[in-house]
Amino acid sequence: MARIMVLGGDGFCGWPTSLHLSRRGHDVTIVDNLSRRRIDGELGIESLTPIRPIEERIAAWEELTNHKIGFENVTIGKDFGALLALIREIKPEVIVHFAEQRAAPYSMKSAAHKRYTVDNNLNATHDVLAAIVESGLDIHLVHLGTMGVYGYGTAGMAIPEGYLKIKLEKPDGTEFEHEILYPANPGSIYHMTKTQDALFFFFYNKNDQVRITDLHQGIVWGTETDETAMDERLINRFDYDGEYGTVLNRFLVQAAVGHPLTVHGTGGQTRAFIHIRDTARCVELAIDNPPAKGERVAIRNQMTETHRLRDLAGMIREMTGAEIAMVENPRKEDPENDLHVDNAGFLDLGLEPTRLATGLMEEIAGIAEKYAERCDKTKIPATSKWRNA
Ligand code: USQ
Repeated sequence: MARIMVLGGDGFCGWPTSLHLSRRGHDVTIVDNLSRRRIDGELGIESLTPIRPIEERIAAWEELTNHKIGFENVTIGKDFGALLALIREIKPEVIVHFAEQRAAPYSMKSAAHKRYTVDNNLNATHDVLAAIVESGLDIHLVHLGTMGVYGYGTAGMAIPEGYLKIKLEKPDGTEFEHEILYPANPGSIYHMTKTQDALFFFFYNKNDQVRITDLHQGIVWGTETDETAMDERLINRFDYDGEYGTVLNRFLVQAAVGHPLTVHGTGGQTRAFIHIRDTARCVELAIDNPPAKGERVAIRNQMTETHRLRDLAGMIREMTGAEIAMVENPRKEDPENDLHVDNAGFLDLGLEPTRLATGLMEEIAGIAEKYAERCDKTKIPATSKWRNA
């Protein structure tokens, strides 16, 4: 079993992943500056689910399972000394890095939010890499990236797992084969930071042989994992607001509170999805299958199915009778796209996906309807615009 630091372990993906790894017997320390809770305050919103303070969550976990999880409040990307000291003290075999501002609309809200997202995300990733090298330890870094690094249009071909095979013609007419990082095509400042993370990984892997796995994850839906469902004090956060709420979870809450489903534009956008339970499982599989020393950055597509947004809205209308509202798209994105993704890597390692078709009803009844009275409907509209009016 490994010593694992989970950076950003208080967040939507970080918390359930920390519990999952702890339950498997790993020695987990969460490092988090609680910035996501601070941003809730800034935006005047709260998770639909009643999340507890980190200390209470961790104490409840120990009471229920006898597993201890450590917690350190450090701002990754600002306090390099504290991060390095912690790495030297804990000597982790694995660092899981979720410590980035993850909402595209929040990142596009204003110049200040763009600057915060760039400053936070790029410095966080770079500080982690520099600290790993400075520590002299052989640490496997597992980073949560995004499907959005690729853009979403593929002209029919499946997006490969990170690397694209290309053929070039030499001056003498013979062909030369090469593999390059799939061309970056970010659709927001947030997504752009993840494309730049990939270059940090490329360099530190080449120069210092840091072992790195970059996980390009789709849109997460669902709330609970087996671990967070053990006790209400462990409950995971659920965002439904216009900045942090992601599309499917927003639709579920909208259906539960009688708000029309807010489909942006024509709803012809196709996106990749994954259940939160599978997020935690994929991180575990990535930890169990690290790249060897000297091997290039391992890139895995962490998604299980693709859907067109208007089809998703239609599916929820069928299940709940909700109305659909086609609203003006606040974002700048292709109104229609096809999306095919190669995700053989995790399936080959044994991932058994939670399917939308079977999991959606459980989510509607178990979370969206149960906590519907906590929803502030004034926070539903997406007000962050990609372009000035
Ligand atoms: N959308 C709607 N109605 C809504 C909200 C969103 O139609 O009420 C549309 C958006 O215009 C967009 C799509 O749904 O076309 C996805 O939006 P989203 O907010 O669910 O997801 P996104 O902004 O792409 O970001 C989320 C996570 C991010 C992660 C990314 C994975 O917040 O951290 O990296 O999903 S991916 O989308 O595959 O790049």
